[in-house]
Amino acid sequence: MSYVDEVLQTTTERWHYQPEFCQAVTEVLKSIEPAVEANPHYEKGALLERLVAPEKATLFRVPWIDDNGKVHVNRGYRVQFNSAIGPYKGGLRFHPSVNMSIIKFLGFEQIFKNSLTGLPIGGGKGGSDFDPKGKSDFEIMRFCQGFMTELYKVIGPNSDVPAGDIGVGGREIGYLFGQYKKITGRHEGVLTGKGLSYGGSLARTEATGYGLVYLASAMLNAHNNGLDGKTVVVSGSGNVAIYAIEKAQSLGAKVVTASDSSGYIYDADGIDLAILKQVKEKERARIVRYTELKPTAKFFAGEKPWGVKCDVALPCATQNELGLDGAKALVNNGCIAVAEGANMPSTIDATNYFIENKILFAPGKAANAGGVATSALEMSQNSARIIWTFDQVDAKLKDIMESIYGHMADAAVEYGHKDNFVVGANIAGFLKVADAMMAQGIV
Ligand code: NDP
Ligand code: 2IT
Repeated sequence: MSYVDEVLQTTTERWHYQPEFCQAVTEVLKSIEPAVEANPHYEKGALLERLVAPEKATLFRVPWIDDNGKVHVNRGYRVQFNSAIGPYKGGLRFHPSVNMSIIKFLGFEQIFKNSLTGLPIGGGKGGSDFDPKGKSDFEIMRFCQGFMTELYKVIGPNSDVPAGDIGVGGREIGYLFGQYKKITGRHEGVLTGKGLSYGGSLARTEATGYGLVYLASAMLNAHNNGLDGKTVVVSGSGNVAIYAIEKAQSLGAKVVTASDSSGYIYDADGIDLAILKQVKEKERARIVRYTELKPTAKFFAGEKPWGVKCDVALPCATQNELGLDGAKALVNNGCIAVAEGANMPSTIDATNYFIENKILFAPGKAANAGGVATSALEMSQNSARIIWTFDQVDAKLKDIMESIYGHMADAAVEYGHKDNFVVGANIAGFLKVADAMMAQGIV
């Protein structure tokens, strides 16, 4: 049995009750095999055994009181996965589905994503099974304060810098930052995605969605194609989806769908972004509300948008939202490119199907790296106590996404899998971390 298969077997047996974590480890380890074989010293250093084990995982209790005086208890998590190339960096997710498997899969993916950005950031992830839906602002604030009252013990601007993810946006980062500052007395860059008036970076809000579209464009351009005039299907209607739609439209694409966990909307005229922002950023309403404000659009309850004919698909909601049936529908309808805005939105079957059918497929760890890359730019601005303009940050973001495309495309060619960007992204992300770990000894 090969070294990779051995570690994969031991890991998936040990963590069989953490399916998302096992899925992420399987996808990565399988595709880096040629790079591992080419470096036999990794096995002597038990590199892979160390790579799949978080350096530290913290689980804590978060009690909080709702507006009626009732006491609730949620679980809080922070997994500090790998600090070989920089301080742990990665978002916080507040969603009822959060558990150790979800946080470990996200933290593991984050290691390679952060490496691909070319910036000095390690991998981490955290969150809670708290459900922000339907909660008042005061309830959100009290929960964030309770969460930070434990989290502050394990984070710091040079050790671990969290940010947002599903259910954690500007409002939550503000409350978390306020509590960190109250406890520690320090105004420092311990979180990213902060408000612009207290240390946030211009363009961080837009960065993941914009970066996704920059990468998708680079991938299409390299294949003598482009986004102009293309029909695009997007899932999700949160931070990533909204700014992916904005940038895709500005490059001449027509985006016809958006979704949330209740279903999707189809707008044949192209999504009206002002209406979508009104519904999602201001009213925090369900997606069906879009059709009240734009009656010619249609709502499909409980369905996903993959059956809608398109040239390009951008899954921007959550893990495993795009399975084999969705992949087949997209390919049958003539889709030529898929770029993942979400983390691991495609199942392994769907991913393999795209690759077998020569779809240009950009995996999340490359395609959505613009968010964390811009977080790293926020850290730089905080450390230097300077503020770059929107255009300066946006230009750096575009450069980073284009260079990620170049690195993953080159690695794919070098290891004999031209245009297989799963292999390319995983190997390019992995090698830098692996070499840093080997250089730092057995720690
Ligand atoms: P938001 O909370 O802003 O939006 C999440 C969107 O996804 C909502 O439309 C939500 O619908 C939908 N969604 C979430 N869970 C489910 C589910 N179980 N089934 C169906 N729909 C669901 O989060 P973001 O936009 O920030 O994150 C979206 C994805 O992008 C996630 O995978 C995240 O990890 C990834 N990502 C985010 C980055 C960032 O900078 N924010 C950076 C890189 C990746 P509903 O409201 O109904 O739950
Ligand atoms: O999945 C991700 O890369 C994020 N949620 C963003 C992390 C960050 O630190 O900005």
